[in-house]
Amino acid sequence: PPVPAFAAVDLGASSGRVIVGRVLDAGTDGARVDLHEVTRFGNGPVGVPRGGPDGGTRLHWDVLALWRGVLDGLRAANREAGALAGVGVDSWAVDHGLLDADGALLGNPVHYRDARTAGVPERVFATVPAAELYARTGLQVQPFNTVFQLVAAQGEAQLAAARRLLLVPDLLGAWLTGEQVAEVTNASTTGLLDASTRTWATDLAVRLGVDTALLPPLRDPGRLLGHVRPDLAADLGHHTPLPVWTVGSHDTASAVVAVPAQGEDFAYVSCGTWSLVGLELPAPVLSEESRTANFTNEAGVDGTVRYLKNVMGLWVLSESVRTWHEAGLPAELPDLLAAAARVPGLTTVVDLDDPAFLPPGDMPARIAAAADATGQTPPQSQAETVRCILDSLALAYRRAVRQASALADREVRVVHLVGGGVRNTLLCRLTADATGLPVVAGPVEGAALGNVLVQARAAGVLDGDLAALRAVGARGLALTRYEPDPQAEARWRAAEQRLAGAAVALAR
Ligand code: LFR
Repeated sequence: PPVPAFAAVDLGASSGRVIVGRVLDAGTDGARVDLHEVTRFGNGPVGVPRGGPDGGTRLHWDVLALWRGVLDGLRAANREAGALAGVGVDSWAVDHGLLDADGALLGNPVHYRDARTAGVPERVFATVPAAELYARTGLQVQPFNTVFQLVAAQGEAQLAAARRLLLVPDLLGAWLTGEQVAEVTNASTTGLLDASTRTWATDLAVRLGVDTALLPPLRDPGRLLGHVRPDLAADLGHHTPLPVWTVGSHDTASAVVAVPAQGEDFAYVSCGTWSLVGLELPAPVLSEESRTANFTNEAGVDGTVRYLKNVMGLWVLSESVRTWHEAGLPAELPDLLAAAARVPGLTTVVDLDDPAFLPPGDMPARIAAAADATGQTPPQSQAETVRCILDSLALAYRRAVRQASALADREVRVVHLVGGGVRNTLLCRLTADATGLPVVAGPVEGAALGNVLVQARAAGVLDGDLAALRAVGARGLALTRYEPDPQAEARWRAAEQRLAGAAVALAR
């Protein structure tokens, strides 16, 4: 019989990928997944001037370029696979397209790094207090949460014309199949989903002036969304019904499915543009301590909760590289990382969670400013800047893992690092030292693997619970283990205290 092959469409903030996952030896103890990247296309913010000479600029996603990348990728995937057994789509969270009454897209989705939400959370809290919002939705406060974007857009013509809101993976799913749903893992990042019941918090929406008719019916991951429209399927070279399965359409939800963990005592760092650091739990943690620590309870696959913190991530590094390139400086990442490994560590550490690092721009200058503001010597060279970023990331992971473990009352014995950051061996080593825990690094394509595992189970090719899926995923992987240096703890503790002390002084 042919080997079942699934196409994972995985859209990240800097690139989109179509990856074919073949399930080998399905139905045996040796079942495993072989991933092959078929296409990769660029993605990123596009600034577009708004009406009038002083209308400002808004950051958008080029969603039509993404759509073309997806179609080209699926065509190539179908050719490679012989015939695909299914398609699943995941992407970053919160962002969405608005559709008019005819189901047509009203404009390019706005990028979550756009500044339109500045000051909006505070306005929202005046109507629904932050504590009440958290008690219901369990969601961290990020200025870009969908609910804040919708409130920011109130009064704009586009929102007034909108009849439906579709999150990015659901928008692509609707274009593929004609079905309009809100897949629940991604819906949990809107700020409009009840974390305990996993249904829309329509009462909150009403109080905030959000039209509840915009919100589509919810759909769990691992279900049939629909079939690719026959004309499109034929265009893709597929001549029988081609199912589209719902997956953890929030990329982080798919990545967590692919964490090759055994048991429960693990933390994960899903490390790409963002670093998502946390735990998998059976129920949300909605305590006041959890809210003030800004931990989020996002919906995971199979009813799990992704209890985690957003750490600014490799974004700061990629923007630094971009800044240097634009200035005509040599800035090849492998060279920079090698140089960063040679300079002394923990000389300067900054709080990368500062909102200053959210918008695109000159990160080396922002790091220097943050160092100055906290009474530290700014990094002097590119190598020192990169080292500062990686040390600061590892320090943020240390804090987040320890906080999550304390807030959820769950012991952590191993940290799983998944995503593009796996390739950054210096970061992996620093993470082990900073957390004082072994780090198991891999897979690189975590979201794509989780996407394929959930599709394969929905299609009946695999079965079992998350642990069973994880075991299948792990079998096909080459993982690297980093042991912490026991001598390192004192240095990391000192750096942590130095930064905390500087923050206190700064607040005074
Ligand atoms: C990671 C991610 C994060 C989300 C951020 C913005 O790719 O999905 O989980 O907070 O992007 O959508």
